[in-house]
Amino acid sequence: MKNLVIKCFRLFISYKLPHEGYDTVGFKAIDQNKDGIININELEEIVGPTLASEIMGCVDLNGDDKIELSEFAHAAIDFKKVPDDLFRSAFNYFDKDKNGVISMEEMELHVNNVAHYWQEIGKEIDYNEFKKLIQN
Ligand SMILES: [Ca+2]
Ligand SMILES: [Ca+2]
Ligand SMILES: [Ca+2]
Repeated sequence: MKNLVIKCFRLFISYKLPHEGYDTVGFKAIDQNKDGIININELEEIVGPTLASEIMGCVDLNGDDKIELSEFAHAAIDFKKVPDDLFRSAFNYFDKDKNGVISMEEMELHVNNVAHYWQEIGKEIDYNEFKKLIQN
């Protein structure tokens, strides 16, 4: 998923979900020095430098150039199974002025260069649209 706005939504939801029970085998396979974090070198070993930096850009959601288990897990979450109340609380979090839609200005607080990504979305996001964006 390339759109940072949607990534940001998903990250928020994934941080709220419990992380027990996720399949950590894939993570451990990449985390060669077993420090619980995937760094760029470990990633490069597996996929090469170009793809590694692209993956880091997508998966490293807090921007510290390391992939933690929660960041890794979020890529594997089935967002279709996320309960409604979690969607609702995430939506309310982003809808700062509580007018029922998430605007580009509201997302500016979370995403750099949001205008670039907003073009793809094209309009303010209501709750149903929010769910659809995350689940698709
Ligand atoms: Ca490591
Ligand atoms: Ca990180
Ligand atoms: Ca709003």
